[in-house]
Amino acid sequence: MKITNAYVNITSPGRNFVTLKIETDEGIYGLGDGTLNGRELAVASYLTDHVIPCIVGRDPFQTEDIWQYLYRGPYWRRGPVTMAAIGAVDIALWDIKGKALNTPVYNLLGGKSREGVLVYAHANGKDIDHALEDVAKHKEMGYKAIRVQSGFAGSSTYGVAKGPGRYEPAERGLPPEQAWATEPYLRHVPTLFARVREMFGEELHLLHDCHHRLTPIEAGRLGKELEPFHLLWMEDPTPAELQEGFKVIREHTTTPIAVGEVFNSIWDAHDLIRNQWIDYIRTTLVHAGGFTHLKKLADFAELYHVRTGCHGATDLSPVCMAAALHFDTAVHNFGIQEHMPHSDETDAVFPHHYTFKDGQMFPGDAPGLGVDLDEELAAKYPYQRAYLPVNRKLDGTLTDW
Ligand code: CS2
Ligand code: MG
Repeated sequence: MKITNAYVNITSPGRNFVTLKIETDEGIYGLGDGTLNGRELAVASYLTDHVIPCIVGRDPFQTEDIWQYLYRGPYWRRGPVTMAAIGAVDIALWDIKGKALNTPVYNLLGGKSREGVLVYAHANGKDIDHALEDVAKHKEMGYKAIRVQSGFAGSSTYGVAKGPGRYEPAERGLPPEQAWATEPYLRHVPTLFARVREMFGEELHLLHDCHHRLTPIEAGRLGKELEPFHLLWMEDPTPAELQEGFKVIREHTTTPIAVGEVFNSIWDAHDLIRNQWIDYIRTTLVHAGGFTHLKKLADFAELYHVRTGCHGATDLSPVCMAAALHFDTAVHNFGIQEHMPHSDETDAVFPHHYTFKDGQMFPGDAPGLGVDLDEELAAKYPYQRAYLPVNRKLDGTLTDW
């Protein structure tokens, strides 16, 4: 089998998605997600201008060799744009392999390690009462694990919807600026989780995302104060370029730590994992070079009792969601999968076989990934420039968003 053609599709059914389609001489094609929120066109150009010319004519079954060719070949390694482009190619190639062998991708990754994939939903509200209502709503929908975020006085915060609709971080136009204050946040979060546990009891798995906003010692304090509420994880407590920063957090709290949605290689997590400073690795297929690389990361993490908790925000397309569910079904050290449902428009552009029932998701048994792209419909939603917000402290200093 040979790759005969490949091209990038960019569509914006509510938000932007970059999809790579790879075609073969046997009429089978594969899809890969290459979406990098706020930097979509950079990945599209990397693919179109630099990657596609090098993969036409190759055997799509040689996923390891093609991965190494795209990673080592250009000399310049890693980085989110490069790794999302490699991810798009790799995901599409596994889709082709599955279709050619007439089997779902999870069977190529070791087969089913479980029947269903535990997923967590997002509940949020402008204040604690509204957040509690949203937790109740998601519990009613069947979710067994819920991430809770809520607004509070004195600061903006991450993860709270502006209006009645769902929370969606990127905004069309230029990057909006928000104001951030750490102290009211640190006082607020333990109160929020005390109320959630009081209302919903111990059984529900609870999660919280700090979104990289704390210093290690502030995160240690928050983790310690959250211990009575038994979170499944506290996510991205501090930016992770300084991996040993997590040692400080670990020394102060037993609240489990999740990190890695912005990582793009095993090296971003190497010290975090081998020193057992984290409990969940959140790196996704699209942003970390696809199945070929993420499987190695998961296998490495398994040695250190670190479980997977793949990023699953709406800025990862249904192609990535489908791929993630195959991965989650197969890897032994799966922990949990994030599920932030896409809009109806997006679901229509990407028809798929995955389903949700009673707090779990299922990849379906279609050959390959079980997801498609309706290119005619996609063409009705042209790309729209959009950015994630930036954060400033109350005195104007730029800080992590
Ligand atoms: C978030 C993301 O889902 C999460 O845990 O941290 O929504 C993140 O803000 C976006 O993916 C950024 O593009
Ligand atoms: Mg997050």
